[in-house]
Amino acid sequence: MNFEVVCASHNDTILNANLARSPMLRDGLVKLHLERGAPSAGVAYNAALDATSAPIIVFAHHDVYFPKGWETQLAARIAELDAHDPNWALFGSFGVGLDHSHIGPVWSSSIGLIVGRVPVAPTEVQSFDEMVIILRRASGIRFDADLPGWHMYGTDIVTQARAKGLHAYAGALPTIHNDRYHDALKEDFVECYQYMRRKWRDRLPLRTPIIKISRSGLHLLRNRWRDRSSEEFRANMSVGIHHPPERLAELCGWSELTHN
Ligand SMILES: [Mn+2]
Repeated sequence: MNFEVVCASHNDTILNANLARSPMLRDGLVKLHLERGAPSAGVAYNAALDATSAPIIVFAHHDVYFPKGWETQLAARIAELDAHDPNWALFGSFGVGLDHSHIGPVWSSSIGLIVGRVPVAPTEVQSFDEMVIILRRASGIRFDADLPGWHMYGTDIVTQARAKGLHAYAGALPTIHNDRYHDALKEDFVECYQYMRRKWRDRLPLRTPIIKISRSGLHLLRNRWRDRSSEEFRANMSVGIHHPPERLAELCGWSELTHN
């Protein structure tokens, strides 16, 4: 299968400790294209789309690790997807289903859990966790360069696809997200939330993996209050980001992914 990995990274230490250590990238099985210094994810990812040519692009965070053999799982999932919906636009490791269920499975260091249902077939989603977003170039879908900063682009691009009658799916792609503990939602998050609320007012509510984007916007206040009141509990769930990703993959039983 012909695909490339794209990453917008501002930190070589995190990149080299995680994504760049993924066997398929380290061993040169798959190309890694890096974007640096962009003002937003949308700008970075559109630049990467223009700079690459593979028919399938895997956009990944620098704190993501693809266990050995991940590419065989991706090939299997894409084959299932092609059979189910040859016009598919997007695929991902973690997303929020149309019924609000969380579709995985992925490891998240920030909460010390394997999260997400394990779907036995491609399952349609309304948003992705931005850790991994897989785009079929022929769909013609691009990121929104006007969406500010680094949040909610996984919800925006799915909603763009759906507005054009195309579909986004999540499925079983076991992946490590070695993400740090998340502080309470800050101003840059609020800016994205308000942008999405205005842009998609006719398609609300939309559920991202961490918040409901509603017409009233009350969910923003509710989440911020909830996050502050549970700060200590959430901080204790995090395992930190110092564990080697190979070790995390091993603990999850994902040392060697194969497809028969
Ligand atoms: Mn991340």
